[in-house]
Amino acid sequence: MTFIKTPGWLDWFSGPSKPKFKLPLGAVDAHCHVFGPGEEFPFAPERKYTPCDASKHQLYALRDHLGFSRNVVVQATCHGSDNAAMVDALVHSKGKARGIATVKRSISDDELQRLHEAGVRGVRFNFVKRLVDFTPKDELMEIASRIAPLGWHIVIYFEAVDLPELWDFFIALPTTVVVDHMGRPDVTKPVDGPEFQLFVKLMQEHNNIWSKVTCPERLSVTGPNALNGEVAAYKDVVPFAKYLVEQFPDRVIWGTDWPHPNLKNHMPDDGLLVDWIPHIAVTEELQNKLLVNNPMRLYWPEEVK
Ligand code: 0GY
Repeated sequence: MTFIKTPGWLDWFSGPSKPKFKLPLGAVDAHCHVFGPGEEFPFAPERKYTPCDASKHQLYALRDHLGFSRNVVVQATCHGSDNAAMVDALVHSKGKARGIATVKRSISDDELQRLHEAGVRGVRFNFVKRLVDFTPKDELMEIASRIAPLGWHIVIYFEAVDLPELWDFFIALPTTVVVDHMGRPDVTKPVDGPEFQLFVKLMQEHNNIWSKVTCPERLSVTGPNALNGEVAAYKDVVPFAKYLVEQFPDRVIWGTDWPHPNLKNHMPDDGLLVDWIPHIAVTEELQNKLLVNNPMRLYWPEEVK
């Protein structure tokens, strides 16, 4: 089937720069996606956008170019609950990729087991209204209780303004919970202001809650240009990510978010995104936790001594 991508959609950046920051050995890109290719893995009828193609081969070429060892491939909403493209990426990764699926309550135990064998280690609950239709909380809680015995965790994606309303549901989840993109703070507001501090409180009070300190390109207002070469690209996002890395060094992970769905103004150079990391994790110890130890504990626990 041929798909025409949503007007205004930017393709991912081809020819990314080679990062100056040398990633630690065994670094994990813990948030990225594959899109189709649509001819092989059609996009879901209920999708809210039609992306460009972004194949497993292109993802793994980027992994090698940037210096990552492994990927965590997160099911994107354009594929709905058909996890075929993501699973195909996992099974062709030679064990170097694990995945996060989207499932419905109708999924059978056998199918959950097949996903596990392919390398899936969690499910994603998405509350971003522009991306998905509403799913009743009792359905999500039922899914949570079924995936918990597999040792899986739950990835949640929401906007900062919706946290108060979702709080009780989040804290009732029975597994490790990983928040996408720091709960999407409005970075024009202060780090010590009530909105971001509510998210910090969530992590302080619930030590099963982790955060991805990801997506500066999505959250930034100042953009990718470093001023006078002195400060980081996406400098307005640095204080938020650095704060979480320093407060919760054992519960943060990082990923590129390649191929960067829904960006219409600016598409990041993934090499530049990697060069952002030492601005938020300023010591070797913090970098190792963020990029190796933490994602390994979550996704490849059997390899952690
Ligand atoms: C991201 C962010 C977005 C999209 C999705 O699954 C998705 O469609 O996650 C977004 O548009 O903010 O993490 O890729």
